[in-house]
Amino acid sequence: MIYDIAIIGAGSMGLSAGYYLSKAGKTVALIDSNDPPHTEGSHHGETRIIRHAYGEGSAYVPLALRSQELWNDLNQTFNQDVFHQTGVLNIGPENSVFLHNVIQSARQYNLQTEILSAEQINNRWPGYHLPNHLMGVYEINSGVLMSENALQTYRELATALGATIYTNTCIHRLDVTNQRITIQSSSNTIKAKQLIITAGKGTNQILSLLGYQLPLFPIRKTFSWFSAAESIYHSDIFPAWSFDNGNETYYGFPSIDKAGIKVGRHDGGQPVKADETLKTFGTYLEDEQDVSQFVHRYMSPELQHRQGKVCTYTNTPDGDFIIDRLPNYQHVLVACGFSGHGFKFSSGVGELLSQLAIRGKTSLDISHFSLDRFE
Ligand code: PYC
Repeated sequence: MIYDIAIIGAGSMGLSAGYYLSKAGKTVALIDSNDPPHTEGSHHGETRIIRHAYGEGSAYVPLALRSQELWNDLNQTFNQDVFHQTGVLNIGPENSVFLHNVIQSARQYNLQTEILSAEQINNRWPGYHLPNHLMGVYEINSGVLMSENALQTYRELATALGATIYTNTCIHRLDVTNQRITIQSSSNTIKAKQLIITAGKGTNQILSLLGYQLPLFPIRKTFSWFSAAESIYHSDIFPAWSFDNGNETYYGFPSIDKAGIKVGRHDGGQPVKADETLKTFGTYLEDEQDVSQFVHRYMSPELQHRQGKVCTYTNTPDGDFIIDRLPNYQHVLVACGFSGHGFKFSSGVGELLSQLAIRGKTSLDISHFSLDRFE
């Protein structure tokens, strides 16, 4: 059989693309070196934030809004537990570029936000103890995505529509001609007319089979859960949040299903090789220390560290995504370098990859993510 589209990497972006392509009637092969959802990529740890007013720049807003519609659709049409509308509070000092971008993008796209002083935040959500030089922008329509539920849902929907998923399958050889993609693993030869590469930190290993390398930098990251009073931090009454003071960036989640609050540091981390086994949580002093100091200073000294986990970001030099066709291979699409802020967009990215593969164009402007910015 020759598939319409093969997708290498069945993580958040790949499974979503697999679903939207299958929904459009295309035959799809999804190939993954693991068995998603799993804990080796960038989608585990239960939760991810979705924000629409966007600190990383307004170029992301249309994709965030479309992604939100698609997440809502998973919740409503398929009755899945994927999105919780907790609201998101973006915190920082008045001169924060991140907050400036949040406010500017909210104005540009008419997004419902509230600008709050530290005092207003502390009164409204007693789980914060912010000093007066900080402020916040609260966006009520955004919130939390249940990341592993989302992947499982896309996997089930795609396979129910006929997509084939090759799990625990490592690729040894990739032949791309104008007519055909041939993917060779130890146990299968998979043929397709088009190829999408969404292999996260493993993207350059796949691209090396075609003689390509992209500026991708895998980073070991950690996140932690803290025991927290449900009466203060439950997701019905406490928002997800981001914090950016120009030097350090943190993010966090309310307690969902009594898990406690989850907190991580977004900047920093340790560079790793794509195939390296990540050092376990606690290997570095800062794994626990950074987040503990943060929550004790800005939330409550009583919060107690419960557990931590490790994951990977695949960063680009500018923190912006790569979504493009591979030069010289117009039937090969690559989506990677999500730089630790991509999950929220995976529904929208999957849809736009399917549009690019089927129609050759997408309804959203993706020029911000093109490869030629690195030339
Ligand atoms: O993009 O909001 C975000 C985020 C939270 C944790 C990592 N990225």
